[in-house]
Amino acid sequence: MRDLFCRGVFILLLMIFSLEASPISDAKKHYNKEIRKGAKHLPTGVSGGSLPHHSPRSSDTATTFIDVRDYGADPSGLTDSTDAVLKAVADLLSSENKSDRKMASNIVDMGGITLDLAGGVYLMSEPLVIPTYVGNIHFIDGTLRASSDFRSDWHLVHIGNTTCTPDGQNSCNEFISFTDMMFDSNFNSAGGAIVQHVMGTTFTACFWTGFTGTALQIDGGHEVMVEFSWFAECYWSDSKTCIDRADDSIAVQINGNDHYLHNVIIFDWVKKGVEVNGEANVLSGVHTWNGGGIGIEVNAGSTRIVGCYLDYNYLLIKKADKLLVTDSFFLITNTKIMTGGDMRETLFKHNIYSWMGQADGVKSVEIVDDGDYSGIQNVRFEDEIGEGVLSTTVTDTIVFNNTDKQDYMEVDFTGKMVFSTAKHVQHSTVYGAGCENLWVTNPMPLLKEGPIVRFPFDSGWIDGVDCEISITVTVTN
Ligand SMILES: *[C@@H]1O[C@H](CO)[C@@H](O)[C@H](O)[C@H]1NC(C)=O
Ligand SMILES: *[C@@H]1O[C@H](CO)[C@@H](O)[C@H](O)[C@H]1NC(C)=O
Ligand SMILES: CC(=O)N[C@H]1CO[C@H](CO)[C@@H](O)[C@@H]1O
Repeated sequence: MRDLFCRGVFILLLMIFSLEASPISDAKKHYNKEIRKGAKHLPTGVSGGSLPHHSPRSSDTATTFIDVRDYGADPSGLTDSTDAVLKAVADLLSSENKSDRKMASNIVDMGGITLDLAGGVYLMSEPLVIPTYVGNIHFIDGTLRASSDFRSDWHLVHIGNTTCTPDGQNSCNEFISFTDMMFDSNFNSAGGAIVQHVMGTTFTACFWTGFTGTALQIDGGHEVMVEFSWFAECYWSDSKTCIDRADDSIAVQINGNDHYLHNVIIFDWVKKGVEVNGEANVLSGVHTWNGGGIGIEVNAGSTRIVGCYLDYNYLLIKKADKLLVTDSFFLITNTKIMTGGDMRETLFKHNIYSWMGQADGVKSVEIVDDGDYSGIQNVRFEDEIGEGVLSTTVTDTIVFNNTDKQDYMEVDFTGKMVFSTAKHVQHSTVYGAGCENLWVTNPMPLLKEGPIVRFPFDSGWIDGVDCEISITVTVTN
């Protein structure tokens, strides 16, 4: 967490520095205008140095800007701009603008061509569709807002197609970026964007609001990255109208593998923050304060939740095969684990549950019993801080004075472990004077009765032997 935080601050400082102190930024507007006017004629190598989107890269893939206002789009957001925006996108993707270069899987390299929304708000009644087999395209600087004519089950932007599976990577678009944009579903569209079978889409510094379904839906593909972005169904100042909205809103739904959410804020009244249904996705620096309910739901394995902040919204784990949850902070909320799913090779480490005196009997890690525990194997909770039991490895020492003449010793871990299982047992035994004829044999974890470990004496109880045995046991589920 400290690492991430420091890096975050460092990047932020760099950004502030380059915005405030770099002479390039003063020239930015002017420079852009030059590019828009005569981009194709700028010689190779002329570039704004540090301007990421606005520099031509090479003569055969000239970077050009299309300004939607040149197509008659209304940047005031008062009149419908659908036709103008779609015409601009059609030009952007026209064969004339295509380069001869190909990206992976025969995807046409559009050379970094950019649709510039020029700081305007554009009312849309149909989605902006990016068809399959194009890549290296960018969208910058403006708001797309759904009009009341927008179909309620559609997204403002539709990228790619799930039917497209050219090869093993199942991706038909590559490197489509959205930067400094607002996706305002305006309570008319389901969400802001649906990304299907795309390798490498980035949403950087984007704001998503007014969605009634899933703001961002990622289906298949790989490495969609969402960073420095905000998702709010409503603004916090709209609590009266929004808090009880009857919808199933989700900020980000990941139905694919290997995607990334990095420094993402999800807030007011989104019913579910992030739903992870694919394998090997990474959530880092995700802060959910969506007003109660589910912050993050994990339904697939190999998810990594690192340095996240669940703020009054719980973490729901339905399947935890190779799950990693580390360095995260839970404020007045907990982790709920369903026992029915497979839970193997999973690690919770260095998480803090801060209850501020409001735990009221709620445990920081709550086991929701929806099936037997047979799938729980090698799940570790280590160095966790919070209310209730937060460990899966417990050590206990008992001193046994066999005055009851039993033929076994027993160590009971009930209430001391996150799970009532003790699959791995280690022990050491110290025999006192008079124990010469008494030895404990291999431990028997009594799982059905709870986390109890029994150590039988090898010869059973021997009458007349009265000695003291100290046994130290470490159990791990
Ligand atoms: C996806 O492909 C199918 C079949 O080719 C087509 O019917 C559909 O319109 C496509 N969807 C989008 C959003 O382009
Ligand atoms: C164990 O029990 C015996 C018999 O009651 C007693 O004499 C002995 O002092 C006990 N030892 C300890 C350590 O309590
Ligand atoms: C920026 C750019 O070069 N746009 C061109 C894309 O292609 C259309 C024709 O289909 C031209 O009109 C645009 O000028």
